[in-house]
Amino acid sequence: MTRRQFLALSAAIAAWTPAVAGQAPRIQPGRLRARLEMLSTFGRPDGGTFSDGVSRVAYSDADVAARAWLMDELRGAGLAPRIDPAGNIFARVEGRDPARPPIVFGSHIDTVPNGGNFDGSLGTLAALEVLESLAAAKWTTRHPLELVVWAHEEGVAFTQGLSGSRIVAGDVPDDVLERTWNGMTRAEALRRIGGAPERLRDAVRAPGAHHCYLELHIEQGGTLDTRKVPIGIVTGIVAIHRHEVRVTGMANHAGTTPMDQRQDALIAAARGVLAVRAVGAARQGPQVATVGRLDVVPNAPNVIPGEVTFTVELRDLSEDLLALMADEIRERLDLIAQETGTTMAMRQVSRNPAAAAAPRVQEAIIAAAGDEGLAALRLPSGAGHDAQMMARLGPMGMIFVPSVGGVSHAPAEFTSWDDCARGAQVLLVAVLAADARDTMV
Ligand code: HGY
Ligand code: MN
Ligand code: MN
Repeated sequence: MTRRQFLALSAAIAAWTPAVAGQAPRIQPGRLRARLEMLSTFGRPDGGTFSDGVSRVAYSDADVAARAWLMDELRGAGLAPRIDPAGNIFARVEGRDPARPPIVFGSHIDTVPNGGNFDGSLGTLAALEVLESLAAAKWTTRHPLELVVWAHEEGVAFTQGLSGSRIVAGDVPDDVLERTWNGMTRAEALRRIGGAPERLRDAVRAPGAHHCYLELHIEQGGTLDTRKVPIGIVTGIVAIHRHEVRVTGMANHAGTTPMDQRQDALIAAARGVLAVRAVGAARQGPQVATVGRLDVVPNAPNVIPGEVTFTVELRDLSEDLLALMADEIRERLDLIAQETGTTMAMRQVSRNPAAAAAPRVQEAIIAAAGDEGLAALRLPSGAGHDAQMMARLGPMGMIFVPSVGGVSHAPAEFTSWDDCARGAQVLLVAVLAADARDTMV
């Protein structure tokens, strides 16, 4: 950062600080921890403990039960939560000036299978902490405040993520309700969580619908933990392009088919997986390429696989690079198909655009961290977040706290209780800093 940039940033921060310096209400770390520990019990393995993580996949029994518990917690905090047609939970607190657009903040509580106890859960329960702490301090903001619990953030169900926020941002494909997964249509899944598929488009919000959107989240990477910095200010969220590769060979008897007469779909797929990794690692930079799911048909020990389907997930801040990587993978798959006597068809199944965090929201977070006497570091997010959908409607920003060892999407995911509390307090002060501004654009 040049001296000129530093002075400009310092001036910007100074413009923020008086609004809330040292007078902001305090969140209650013990209450936040107790709720995180309670939430972690929904989807915990039988006989497990906190350290065994959680499986709370969207629309599962565990997700439905956790949402019911959370609705009770919101009501117990004096809020009146409602569920929008997309299944998102909102709890609104009126401000002094109802004409102003709301400051929206929250996260998600669905998880990946065998996931961690903090991904999404921290940002959701910290948002509740903020509302409860402001209410206890009888602090009424100018802007309305809206806590949000996004439905179906993880890209596990229906092979698509950011699904509740995607609808609010206006991305509602025509066939969205007919898609099936785990034996249910999306319409049936939405009803399970209190959504209203017949009114799905009523959940859509217009650009300018919020003053700003803020999300506290664990980093899910190792930068803050390695650098021992307690607060991260997200500069941008990567684009995520997801593809599906269908490999078709010829199922045949595993005992009577000579090795040189096979059209083995799994051999072709295995070489395809290595090709994805080769393309992802072929250039310097933060781009990543992952094969996370692979299905074999008929998946029997004595049958040469006739068909294999696998996912290809590409991430980077540049969507042009992701398109180039997809083309490079396709070229390699075409060659593998010829050499193995199979066909390999790759099609894109979802696209999350990259999103930049708004400079003024970043400044509010930096000022909040400074007000709390905490070091902060700017960094991009390699994980996808609902915030990248909210960026389509107005200014957004994210606060990161360290993930121990950079581990996430696994039971070992852990953020220290002190870091959880620090993050929640910075969220509260950032909300107040944003409230002091007439615009965040
Ligand atoms: O997959 C992700 O990046 C996020 O954790 N949903
Ligand atoms: Mn996640
Ligand atoms: Mn998450």
